[in-house]
Amino acid sequence: MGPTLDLFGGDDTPQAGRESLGAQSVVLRGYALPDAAALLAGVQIVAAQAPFRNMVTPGGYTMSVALTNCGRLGWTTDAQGYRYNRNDPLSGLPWPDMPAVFDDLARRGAAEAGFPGFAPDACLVNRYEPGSRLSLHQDKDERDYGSPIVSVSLGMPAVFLFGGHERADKTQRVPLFHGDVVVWGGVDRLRFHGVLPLKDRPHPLLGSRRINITLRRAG
Ligand code: MD3
Ligand code: FE
Repeated sequence: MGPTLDLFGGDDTPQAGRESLGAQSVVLRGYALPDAAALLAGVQIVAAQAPFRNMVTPGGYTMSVALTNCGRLGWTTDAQGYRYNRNDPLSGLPWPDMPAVFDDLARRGAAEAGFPGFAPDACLVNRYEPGSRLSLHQDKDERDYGSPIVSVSLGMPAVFLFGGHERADKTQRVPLFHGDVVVWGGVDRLRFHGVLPLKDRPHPLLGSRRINITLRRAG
């Protein structure tokens, strides 16, 4: 075959629905769409046992994003700091089981992005309303930075900010839509990131809400 006629695409041909964000982070556009209904049913089951709540940061601010968790470990914040816990501080009970569809999607998504063998033990579920935002931060509370983080976006779109390794580094703006899955790992694992204040663009399934599920190896 000649060098200029490549009807079938080589390794340099971007796959449909796959956008590289960094050397080891990728957006899989619409990857979760076939599982969206099952994922939302899972969120409802989790939230029935461990309700969404607005936690307080160590700096004394109440988060505009409400959260809950499932799986062996759950992320929490209070005046004492950020940490992973076995139990929900509201009820004292263990966090709800991780729905199988969460675990399955995370393993497949991670493998798809070049991280085979990912086994999440923590799942943070964030709920956004119009105006909710997440200021620029690093995810540093997990024991093992060697594992990737898999994130699933559902409901209203958001503008995700993806920065560098210093807070002051330039950020790229990445729109995230219902059904998008993003996998972050390796050299990109500790990059600063955040979410701009959510606009009110009601979604057919979720109305004026956005749900983000992150699956992690925290322990
Ligand atoms: C990039 N959540 O919960 S998920 C978080 O949409 C968080 O709710 C956002 O940041 C949300 O901590 C974004 C995407 C995400 C998660 C972890 C990352 C991006 C990341 C770790 C390193 C770099
Ligand atoms: Fe984060």
